[in-house]
Amino acid sequence: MSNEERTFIAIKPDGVQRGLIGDIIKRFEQKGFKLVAMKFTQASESLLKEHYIDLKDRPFYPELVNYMASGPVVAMVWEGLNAVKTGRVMLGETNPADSKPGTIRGDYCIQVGRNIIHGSDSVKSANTEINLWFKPEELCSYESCAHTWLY
Ligand code: DAT
Ligand code: MG
Repeated sequence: MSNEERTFIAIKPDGVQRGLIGDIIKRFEQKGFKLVAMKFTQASESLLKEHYIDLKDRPFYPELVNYMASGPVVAMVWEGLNAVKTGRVMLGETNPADSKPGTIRGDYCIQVGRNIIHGSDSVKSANTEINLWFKPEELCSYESCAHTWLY
């Protein structure tokens, strides 16, 4: 286990439109995770198709890509001990209806097709997604003054 595990988190177009960017970032900051990269971007269809390539045979895949392309997203990399697994816990379940209050999806959304946030589901997919969304030079290397107070 490493304090430098990284996860890819993205606020989807509905999260942006609904004014939830600040609240979502705040949760990751307050948890103690370290922000490594962030961009506000309109993702291309080809990037989004690649991002969700594992779901290409699911009936909702075209609609999922359209939804993700319907407006800008906030793409981020967060770092810390168990960042991938803890990030998923912070998100809640894929379907907001199954997500507990206190989780992001449990607190802020209703439908699976409008679940406002993405988070990597494994360290392997996190690395793939980080490389897909960011160039190496977009990942910032710096020391967080909170580090020794967190670990
Ligand atoms: P997650 O985003 O929790 O990792 P996933 O990778 O299985 O979930 O699916 C990616 C996204 O696809 C999910 O956030 C919302 C959408 N999705 C998943 N299952 C769906 C379904 N049954 N109907 C509509 N959209 C769905
Ligand atoms: Mg997923």
